[in-house]
Amino acid sequence: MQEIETKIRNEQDFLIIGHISPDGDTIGSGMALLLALKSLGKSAIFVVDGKVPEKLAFLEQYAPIYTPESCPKQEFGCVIAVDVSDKGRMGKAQALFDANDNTVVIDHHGTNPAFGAVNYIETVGAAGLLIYQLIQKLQVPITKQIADLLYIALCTDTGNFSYSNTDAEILHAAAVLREAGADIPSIIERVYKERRLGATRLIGRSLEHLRLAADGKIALSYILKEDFAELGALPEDTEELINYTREIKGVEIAIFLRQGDDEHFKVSFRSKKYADVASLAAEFEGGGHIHASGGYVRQPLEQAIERLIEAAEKKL
Ligand SMILES: [Mn+2]
Repeated sequence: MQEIETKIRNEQDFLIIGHISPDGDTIGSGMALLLALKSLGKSAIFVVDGKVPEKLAFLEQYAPIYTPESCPKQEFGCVIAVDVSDKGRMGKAQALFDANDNTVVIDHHGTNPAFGAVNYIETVGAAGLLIYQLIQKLQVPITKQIADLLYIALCTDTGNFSYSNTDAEILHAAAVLREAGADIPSIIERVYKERRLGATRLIGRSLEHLRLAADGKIALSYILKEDFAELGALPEDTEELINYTREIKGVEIAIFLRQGDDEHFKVSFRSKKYADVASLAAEFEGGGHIHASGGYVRQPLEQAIERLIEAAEKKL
């Protein structure tokens, strides 16, 4: 932390990079850091490879979010990756990172190989907590905008302060952010309590596709690529769909398939109590945590389902 603080004080011109398929933690943390750097009189640009989820698009009022393609310049004094668990997770932004020797990694994934010249990696609930600590160390005042951004980072990575990573430290940070003006009701309304009509219809479609196996201990559902166009939904609208299957009483393993443009399926796994879905995902070109993981299946739907259920049964 001390090393990063010194670096930030000494450098003038920063690039901040988030991870692909950007979520509330990478966007909230990255933009909060950007605003903090600006308030120290530095120049900074935030880049992510991928579309900002619609429910977070309002944050673009706080500062511009660039893609690797739209990034207005290529050279920076220092590059900081935030919430990026390995180099490949920067997508096309990795080229901007690799072009610079003066790199910093700030991340909360225990698996991070420490790929920066300087690394600040701690396995806490959200990268937002590390940025919060850094901002406090830098004695940057927490404005209402910084508070909103960090609150979004903390709440999205803790399942709105409900997962087991919700510790006292995170709740304390959330309290300080609230005091600093974080508009919790409006954040929660946008992030958790509002969805487009197409996304709502998609919930219905995924429930129509529900299948149960292993005496109701395995629940599976899917969305096909034609469902998106038919219902006016977007791939990002599938993110929460696995929860409906996971929440069915008696289910231990939930599986969700989303068909991509190339016909292949991106698969998500969740387990409730004991099943190890990290090792399950490893059988499907993926990985993750014991209770939440993901991978790919490159087979027609029915074959994919059969293989997935067979593999899942072995984890019960
Ligand atoms: Mn994160």
